[in-house]
Amino acid sequence: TEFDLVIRNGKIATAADVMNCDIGIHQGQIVALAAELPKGTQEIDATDKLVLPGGVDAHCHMDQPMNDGSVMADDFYTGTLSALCGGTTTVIPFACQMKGHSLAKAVEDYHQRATDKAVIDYAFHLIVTDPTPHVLDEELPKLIAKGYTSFKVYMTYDDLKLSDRALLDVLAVARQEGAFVMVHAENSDCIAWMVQRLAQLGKISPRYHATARPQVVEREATHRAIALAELVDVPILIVHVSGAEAVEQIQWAQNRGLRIYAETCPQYLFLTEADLDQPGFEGAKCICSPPPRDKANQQVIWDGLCNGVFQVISSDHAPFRYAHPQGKQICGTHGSFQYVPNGIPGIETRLPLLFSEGVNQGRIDLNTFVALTATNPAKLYGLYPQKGTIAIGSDADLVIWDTQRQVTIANEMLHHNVDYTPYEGIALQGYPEITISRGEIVYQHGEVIAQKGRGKFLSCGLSSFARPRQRGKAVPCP
Ligand code: DUC
Ligand code: ZN
Ligand code: ZN
Ligand code: ZN
Repeated sequence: TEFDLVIRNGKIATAADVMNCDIGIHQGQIVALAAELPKGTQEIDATDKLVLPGGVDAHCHMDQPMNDGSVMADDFYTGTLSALCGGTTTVIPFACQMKGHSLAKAVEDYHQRATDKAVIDYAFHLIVTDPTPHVLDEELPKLIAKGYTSFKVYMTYDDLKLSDRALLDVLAVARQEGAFVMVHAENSDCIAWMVQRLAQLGKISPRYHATARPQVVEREATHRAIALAELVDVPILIVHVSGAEAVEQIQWAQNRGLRIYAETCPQYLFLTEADLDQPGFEGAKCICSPPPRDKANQQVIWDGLCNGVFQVISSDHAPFRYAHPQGKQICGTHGSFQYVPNGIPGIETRLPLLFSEGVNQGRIDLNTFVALTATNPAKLYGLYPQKGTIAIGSDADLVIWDTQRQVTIANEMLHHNVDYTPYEGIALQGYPEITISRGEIVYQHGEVIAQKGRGKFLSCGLSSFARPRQRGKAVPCP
């Protein structure tokens, strides 16, 4: 037959349109969008269901070696499995350079970690921690040409952070090569100083993680990152923006016509710093950086999803178990927040949370939901239109949503390898019912049918968002 799979009578939404028609799939790609398509080898009746592009989670961590003795709970199998059960069909985790080591070697290492395990398609962002002349002049240009076209840089954490000078060097390479830079913007010295003062006062319980990283710390670094990017004339994206003060800086830059993009995450819409203040050490379960803020700041983030400040919502899935020798409770030596690995799990709950509280509650429309969670991340990182939309020629990465289904989030229903979810007990309406990856049903009515290792590595094109404002009129370069 003409079609391997036909999805019939669904309501289809993209970032731009809503349409009622059938989807014809052949050899893993969408080949027809029309009413009353002829019969396929396999058929799905999507009457009264919503059909959306599979989610693209453009910021998540899997099997990333840590320097502090903590160990990530999800490898590329459980991490990608959890993703697909929550309606995500593409992930972009990180390949992190260790200081003193080769970036190219790190990339090889992460390929080993992913290749026989991933169940959905994946690309890599690079994390540049040691921009030596060799890395800047040789490794980065070669890696960019091979499809690693985006990298993250850190302004905090001793083992990851770059000086302003080093940031400029990396930004200049991005400008030269057309790559796209993501920035973790927090002021390292401010945090270290606050942590030390708090420790001297005996204030070491998880709630003080938020005290040590107030918004001014994020605001200052955000502003500085913007200034550095302006000097080099290169676009950047500020990751995991947590509240009003960083938003204000980003809006200020956007209003000046600078190409400053921004990402936020569900934790800044659904958690507050009060979640760090729980009996015993339990607050460690919600320790991430920047920390969650308060209700008023959540509202500013919701507003930013509609008014154009944010282009993308990612999970920032960073899976550490709570009660485990290499997890949050035990790494928090002597009960101090400062040793708790930063980051929370959320790769499976990202889309359901945002669909229920965003689309169903009328905070964002369906097209905006698709744009923020699939289309824009695909565009930002050079995967569009293969990923992130429903169009003829695109990969058949699709999610059929049951918009009526009521679900209360419980860790036991999730597929990650973490012993808790920060979102336990939240009641949702609407949930993925069937996930399709390259035309193959990989998840259906709670059952996973994905073969380990079926996920393919995606080499990314250059981001169309990465273009300088005036190519050619550059900062001095050799
Ligand atoms: N930044 C991230 O992007 N992920 C986890 C921890 C962090 O600080
Ligand atoms: Zn065929
Ligand atoms: Zn970060
Ligand atoms: Zn992250």
